[in-house]
Amino acid sequence: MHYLPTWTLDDLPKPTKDLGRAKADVDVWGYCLLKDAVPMSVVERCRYRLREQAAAEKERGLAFEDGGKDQQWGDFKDHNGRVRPEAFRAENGGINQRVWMLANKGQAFLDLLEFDLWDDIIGHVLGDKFIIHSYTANIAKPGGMAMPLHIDQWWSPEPTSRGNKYLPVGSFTRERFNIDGPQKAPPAMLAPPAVSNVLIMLDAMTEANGGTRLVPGSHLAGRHPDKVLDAEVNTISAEGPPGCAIITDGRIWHGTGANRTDTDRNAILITYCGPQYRPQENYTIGIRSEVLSGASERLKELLGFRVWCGYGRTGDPTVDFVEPAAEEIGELKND
Ligand SMILES: O=C(O)CCC(=O)C(=O)O
Repeated sequence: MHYLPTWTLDDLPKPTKDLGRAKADVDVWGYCLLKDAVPMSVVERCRYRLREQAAAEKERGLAFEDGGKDQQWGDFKDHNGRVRPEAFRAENGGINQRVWMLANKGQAFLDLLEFDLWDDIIGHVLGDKFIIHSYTANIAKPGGMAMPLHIDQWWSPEPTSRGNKYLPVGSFTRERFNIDGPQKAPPAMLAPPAVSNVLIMLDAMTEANGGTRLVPGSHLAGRHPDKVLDAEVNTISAEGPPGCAIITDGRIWHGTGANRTDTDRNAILITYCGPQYRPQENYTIGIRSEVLSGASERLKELLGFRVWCGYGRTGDPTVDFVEPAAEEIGELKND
């Protein structure tokens, strides 16, 4: 399409261990495939723990299930603005299972965060500082539909020009991100990447089992994919062995593929964002106390506990880390 580069399969990123190659692939195509990002022993521990956790959440009626044909991702509310938690359950057609807040759900997932092989690539995309935006798993199950194409930083404001009307940032929704809908011509200016995603394959990923669909080069399109305009857009399925990671520029058009096999496709997604953005998962409230008390400085920083340029503080902007258990200054009076 007019916004997108043309390519043949030979041009596109292949699984590589070469970090320089991987960074160049992200620059040109919006993604790379990092081979052996995680050793098999860690992959196996994470897969085992994930299956155990997912089964237990399902058994207790806590599972979040999407990928059904009548489900609308992002449409968490009904027409009266009420949140509909039951919309993402198997009884309403949900097939794939999401497991949220992995940092709370076992040592295997904390150990996975110790791998910093991909930090260099995330730093290449996001710069010196970044935090975790979400840390989740997506189990694409047999029969799960392809997820609509989207970008992960849908909330990131687009460039505007002097005198142009723009959609005020507080009026963004998952369905509306600018005033005019998709631009008719490629924009001259692009918003930079604000997030970068690492998807770790716990099983071999193939086109048949729901390998992530990607639109190569779409990170430079300067707009969101549109259901009508881009209905026929060329996608590829990311494929690789267990332990391989897909690392993306947050502007790339992508989504889970349809799983046409009879086995689950287990994957973990670590999404990073710049330190100035609101993470999707609120770790400063939601992290369990036993995880926080054992956390290294690096983990605390990744979870957003390090104050950044005075932001994220609870009072004094010069402190390094916030302490959720600290007693804050309240109402005071001199006698
Ligand atoms: O699981 C995948 O293949 C991709 C998931 C995805 O695109 C998302 O959760 O935004």
